Amino acid sequence: MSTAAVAEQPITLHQRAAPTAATERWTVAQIEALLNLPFNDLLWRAQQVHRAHHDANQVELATLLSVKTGGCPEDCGYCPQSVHYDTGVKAEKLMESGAVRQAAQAAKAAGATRFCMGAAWRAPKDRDIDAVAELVRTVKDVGLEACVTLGMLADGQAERLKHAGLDYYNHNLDCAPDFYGDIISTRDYQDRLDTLDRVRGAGVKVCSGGIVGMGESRRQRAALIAQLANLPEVPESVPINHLVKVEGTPLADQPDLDPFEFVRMIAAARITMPAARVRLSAGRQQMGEAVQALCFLAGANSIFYGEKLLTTGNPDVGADRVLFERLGIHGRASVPGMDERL
Ligand code: SAM
Ligand code: DTB
Ligand code: SF4
Repeated sequence: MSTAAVAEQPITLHQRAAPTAATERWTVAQIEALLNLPFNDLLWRAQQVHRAHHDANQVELATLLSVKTGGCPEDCGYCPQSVHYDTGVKAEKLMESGAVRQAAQAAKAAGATRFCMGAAWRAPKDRDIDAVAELVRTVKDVGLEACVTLGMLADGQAERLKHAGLDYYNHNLDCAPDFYGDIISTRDYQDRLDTLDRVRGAGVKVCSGGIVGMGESRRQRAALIAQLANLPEVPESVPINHLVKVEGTPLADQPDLDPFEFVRMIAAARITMPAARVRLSAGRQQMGEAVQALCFLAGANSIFYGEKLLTTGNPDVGADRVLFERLGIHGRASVPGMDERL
């Protein structure tokens, strides 16, 4: 399809396709054609989709907490928590529920509605699942949506997390299948898809996205979006991370990405996954406010909120409040049905 044809496509063309495994809602070529549009045409398309499905001035605030930091046996080339790289991140034990409760209460008081806990595991053991289930119950008790990201799940583990009240499981595809081998060697793309299947099968909502700026081509960015948008069911949450270059990792010296490429990726995620929360995720601290504003214009409607991501920095809460004020953006007031329970 020509770029002009893509620009004129009705915005609902691909959005009503039945969510079956056999459905290819978007081809890589179609998404690449979106990414190739003149910037203003792409943002116009994205804004139309965004406004048809969401309050254009509302952004979800999700707070992250690393509940088990460092010492991970995987070799993900971007990650400061891998044992393969000397990044200065020390391995720690899983946090206790009392400390998690305090962090969740502080996040709630600051206005967050979702609390996401990350663990630097390749794959949790069953006893780890029991301990994390306790943390999930704690977060739910505080009155926040609970999300965890623990690595690959085995059969039955997602069901146990669901039973504890888990709302979302985050597991990123990270990049295109044909770029994956350049970044990670210790597990396969298919392993990731299998974990997403298990999460979905247990009735837990899926949070899955990737990282931009690792040296991939535009076509490979389109291929990542195609993987996400063509999953049997579209993820409810799509984090788009900008690579945070961490000293000691193989990607520490990766050349800077043109920031407009990042904005284009947000727009493509918005157009292809209209109902999803598209999260402007890692990399905000390095990004500048004008680029963040363009991301919101392109359809991002969620951020990580709080001074820290997992091991690296994030804009402080005060700075985000000022930015929201300047842009007339408001956070989600609360999670429906959650405060009433307290
Ligand atoms: N160990 C689990 C896993 O890999 O599934 C969960 C934690 S892992 C840190 C979660 C995600 O954080 C990764 O999949 C990746 O997308 C993102 N991430 C990690 N390091 C990053 C970096 N330096 N820049 C941007 N995103 C990063
Ligand atoms: C996601 O997509 N990004 C978050 C969360 N899910 C777990 C993690 C970003 C990590 C950035 C590097 C760090 O702070 O260690
Ligand atoms: Fe481990 Fe996750 Fe980091 Fe990969 S991204 S090294 S699996 S903590």
